[in-house]
Amino acid sequence: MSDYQTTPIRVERSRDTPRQRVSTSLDTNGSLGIGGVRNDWTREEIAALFELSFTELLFRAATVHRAHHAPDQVQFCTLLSIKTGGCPEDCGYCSQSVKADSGVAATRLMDVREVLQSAARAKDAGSQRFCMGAAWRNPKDRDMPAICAIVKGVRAMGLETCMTLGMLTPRQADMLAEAGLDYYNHNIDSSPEYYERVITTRSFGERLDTLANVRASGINVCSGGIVGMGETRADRVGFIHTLATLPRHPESVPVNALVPVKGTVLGDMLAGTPLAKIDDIEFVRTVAAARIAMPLSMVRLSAGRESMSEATQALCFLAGANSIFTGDKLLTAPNAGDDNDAALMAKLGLTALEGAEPLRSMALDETTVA
Ligand code: SAM
Ligand code: DTB
Ligand code: SF4
Repeated sequence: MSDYQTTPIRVERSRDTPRQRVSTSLDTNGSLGIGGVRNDWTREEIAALFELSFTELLFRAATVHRAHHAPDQVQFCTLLSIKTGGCPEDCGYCSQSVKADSGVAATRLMDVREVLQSAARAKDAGSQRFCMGAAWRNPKDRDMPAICAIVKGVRAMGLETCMTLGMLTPRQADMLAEAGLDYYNHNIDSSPEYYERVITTRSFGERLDTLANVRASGINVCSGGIVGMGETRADRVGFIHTLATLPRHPESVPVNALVPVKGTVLGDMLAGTPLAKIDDIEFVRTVAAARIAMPLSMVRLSAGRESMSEATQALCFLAGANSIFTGDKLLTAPNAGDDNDAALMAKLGLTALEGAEPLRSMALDETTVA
């Protein structure tokens, strides 16, 4: 039995959902992209956001946020590891790499039925999206029928589906699209420069290729990264800049705080150093910069909430984060837990997301117009 979620998260749904607005004006001095969103950010502009006073940065981020999103609503997603551990990649942060001595046992791909049972529990607990992760470099073609059956089954339960399975070929992306997959998560993780110091078995360019394959298939893109891996602020700038200059911004941008796991390269390297934990204010600044640079995207406050104070999480929501993972467990690492989250949501007066996400409504509009 899966132990990832036992207590339903009780959140009030707001009765009066504010309309979501999409700006069509130039945000600053850049060229228009989709819905007034800029894809021509320079690194200098992103760096300048980080350099603002914290109060000014938060004010700007909150202003952008409320122009496009309901500022009192948060999306709830649930994660399930459908294939854990034994991954051949060498991502320095990851407990599931064969290179890590983390004690995470390798499993086979879960049965479709078992996954659906977990999804049903997530739905009962109030989750809106079911995200499934596999510790693979890439799915094998022989895995695809089971994966597609999982997507169809979870979707039939009325949950949105997201998968993160590693690199995808164009054909695999098309197969997932045909199965009805709503989102594919594939993170760029950091700046192009710092990425190479964290992962050597697949290149930054290969990550971008998979994102392009996912985009071309029509599946919504979820891509973000990790803050607190010992990178510099310039790397955090490069990370946001890469995402914000993609031809189309990711619909979801997960911002993870490194969960330092003993036995991983980064967990061991940073332990006991001043870099062992990202500074809370710098983390919030990163969330704010992501919100301003990608106004319509859902910004997900992802891994690391378990050890984050309520006040820091509240600042992240103020800075434009509007999605979280619920439950007691992420893939292998602990998560905040439903009781804590229900208490936090009540304390902050935040409710479950209602209505469509801005970028997805726009995609529907574009289809209608075309
Ligand atoms: N194997 C697939 C892949 O790498 O694309 C999917 C699973 S992988 C665990 C998904 C993402 O989780 C990674 O890209 C990374 O950004 C994030 N992640 C993994 N371990 C983490 C950790 N210890 N702390 C924070 N984020 C982590
Ligand atoms: C993402 O950016 N964060 C999630 C999801 N995408 C798949 C994963 C976080 C993993 C945290 C470490 C773990 O649970 O092992
Ligand atoms: Fe494998 Fe994904 Fe972990 Fe990298 S992040 S080691 S690809 S499971």
